[in-house]
Amino acid sequence: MFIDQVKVYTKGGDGGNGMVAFRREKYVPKGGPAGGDGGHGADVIFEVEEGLRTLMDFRYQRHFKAPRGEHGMSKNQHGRNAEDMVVKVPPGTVVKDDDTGETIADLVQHGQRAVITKGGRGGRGNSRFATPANPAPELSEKGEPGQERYIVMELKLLADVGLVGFPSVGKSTLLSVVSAAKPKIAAYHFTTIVPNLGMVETGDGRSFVMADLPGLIQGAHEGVGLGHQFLRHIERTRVIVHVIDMSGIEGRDPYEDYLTINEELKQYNLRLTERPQIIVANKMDMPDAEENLKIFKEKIEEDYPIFPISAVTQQGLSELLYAVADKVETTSEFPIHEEEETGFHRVLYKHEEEEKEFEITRDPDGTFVVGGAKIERLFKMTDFSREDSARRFARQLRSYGVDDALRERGAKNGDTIRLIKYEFEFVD
Ligand SMILES: Nc1nc2c(ncn2[C@@H]2O[C@H](COP(=O)(O)OP(=O)(O)OP(=O)(O)O)[C@@H](O)[C@H]2O)c(=O)[nH]1
Ligand SMILES: [Mg+2]
Repeated sequence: MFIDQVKVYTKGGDGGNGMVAFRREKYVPKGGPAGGDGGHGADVIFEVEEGLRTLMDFRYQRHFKAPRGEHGMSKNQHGRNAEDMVVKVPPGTVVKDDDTGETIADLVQHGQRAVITKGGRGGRGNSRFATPANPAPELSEKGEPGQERYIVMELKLLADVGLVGFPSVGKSTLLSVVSAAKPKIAAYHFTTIVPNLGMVETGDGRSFVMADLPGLIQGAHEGVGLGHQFLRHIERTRVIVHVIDMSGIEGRDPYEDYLTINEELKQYNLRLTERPQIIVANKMDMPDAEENLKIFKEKIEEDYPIFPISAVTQQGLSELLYAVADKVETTSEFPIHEEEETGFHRVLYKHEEEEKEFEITRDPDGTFVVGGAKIERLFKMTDFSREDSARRFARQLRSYGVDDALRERGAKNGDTIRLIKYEFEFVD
């Protein structure tokens, strides 16, 4: 399988900080709280752009950091939400979390979107914390940090060109001599059981992706043989290269073969027959091939170009490749609607990790280490320069059961507790 792969860092924007402010009114020495909330941080969103073909751009830009939300302001003004960061990716991009290997998104259709990393919510301003007991709190939250992660993007190359034909006509042999692909080649039918892809480069520096498909036989569209399940792979190909065994060595008539395969393509009904076809008359090194080709040309009604070649002796290949490259260039893509036409559709995975409340471990020096995504986030959202905020943090730890859990693990008055880089004293 031909795969382009790249590892990228993405981070959602942090939420804006909430504000501590108070109303200043005439004749009121100290007004009520008036600190606004921070705005949302931006999400990093991937969107499919039909025109893109490779992940090349991501080799140069490997960091995607979405902007943060605006901070809250006085007079209860909400900070502005940041605008999401939309990154264009080619169709066929699969996005996985680098740590867990989990699939985050499978992006197929033009315009399809997936949130890759979420922005943080804005911190609340002090207006939101007013209570009858504390009508003027000096307390606000900092913005929630945006989610961050390393992802692996994989692009399953979609074939520009599909090789179709009966079994053993030499499709795999042809692919093997025009690309670096190493498909299995043998004299028995159905040697190829899964499609092989190869990058073909022409003498003048152009390139396209060619797929070698399992052989088709009569009834393939109804599931006879192996070919039909792989016809799906040529849904997106722009050019069909129809390979015909012109030697007739297996006792079939080349023209009958040609009609049979075209009928199968038509029956499969993915508008496959609307694609331009190029005919390859293969095995021209064999004795009867010239004569058969002459008869074939007399019978054929369509004016598809015909290229006599021998994949084995590598005759006639460069003319063929130039013609294929020309056709790929001048043929636009065939947009398809997978759900409607084939009943096939891909699943979009959403990644929502179960969050543990917290975790307590112990360092060799006896320090208690408190960790866990939820607690760490809470910590980052606390403005420790304000006493009200610090007190709220302590209350929240207690409500999560952190104090009890520490006590259970033997923590005593004066013991050191560490959270991220910061150390506290345990006060019982
Ligand atoms: N004489 C001659 N034999 C060829 C030529 N191309 C392929 N062959 C032979 O034909 C046989 C089948 O070749 P493959 O390339 O495996 O054929 P295929 O079309 O991929 O067959 P399936 O995968 O079974 O559908 C092998 O024995 C090849 O060596 C050619 O140009 N001349
Ligand atoms: Mg093959």
